[in-house]
Parts: sequence; structure tokens; C-alpha cells
Amino acid sequence: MKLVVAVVRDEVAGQLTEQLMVSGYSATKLASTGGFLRAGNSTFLIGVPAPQVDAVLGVIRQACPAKKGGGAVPAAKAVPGGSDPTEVQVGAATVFVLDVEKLLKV
Ligand code: 2BA
Repeated sequence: MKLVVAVVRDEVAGQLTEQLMVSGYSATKLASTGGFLRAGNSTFLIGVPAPQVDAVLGVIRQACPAKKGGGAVPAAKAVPGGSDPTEVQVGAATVFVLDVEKLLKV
């Protein structure tokens, strides 16, 4: 058993939820906040048998296209007097795959 943890932009969260459900995967969506931009994002917890991880990653890739623009860098992170850009590229999804010892529903 594996736990896929996917951090995605809020704007694609609805689509990802829909695609996961249509594909038959159970998922939990958590409201989360990026540590860098301090902007809202969504974190999905998806528990699946190990052989299904690649299929879940495929659903995530399909539902979460890369974003053309980026998020504004918070003032606290800007370099004073520096020429750093005011925007950063936010990826399509940040995904962690963890081993799960047990899944219990008690
Ligand atoms: P944030 O932490 O708000 O980061 C938003 C974007 O800002 C990141 O996009 C990255 O392009 C940039 N960024 C983040 N930290 C930075 C830093 N120290 N210096 C310069 N630029 C930085 P993504 O990498 O696509 O990450 C999107 C969101 O995924 C993150 O939102 C965070 O919520 C989550 N995330 C990314 N990497 C993570 C990690 N290693 N552990 C936990 N969460 C992660």
C-alpha cells in the first residue's frame, strides 16, 4: 500500500477530485498553504495498492497541467535592492509517494 500526497494549485483541485473519483480512487482533499508564497493550495491524500501508483500519477498529470504564469513573491522574501523577479513558477503538482504500513478502517 502506498500513500500519494499531491500538493496542487487550488484552481485545478476540483478537476483533480473529479478525475480521481471517475477513475475509482479514494481521496481526501485538505486545504493547505504554501510555505513560500503563503497562498492557498490543496493537498490530496490518495491511498492505493502499490501497483496503482503510476496510474494515479497519470491522473494527476492529466488533471494538473503546468501553469504558464507564477505566483507573486511575498515582500518578506524579496531581496532588498535586488533584481529578483516578482514571480516564481509554480509547478503543476508536487507529489510525494510514501510507504503505508497499514490501512485500517475501525
Ligand atoms: P509554496 O511553498 O508557496 O511555493 C510556491 C513556488 O515558489 C514553488 O513552486 C517554487 O517555484 C517557489 N519556491 C518555493 N520555495 C522557494 C524558495 N525557498 N526559494 C525560491 N523559490 C521558492 P513549486 O515547487 O511548484 O511548489 C508548489 C507548492 O508545493 C509549494 O507552495 C508547497 O506548498 C508545495 N511544496 C513544494 N515543494 C515542497 C516540499 N519539498 N515539501 C513540502 N511541500 C512542498
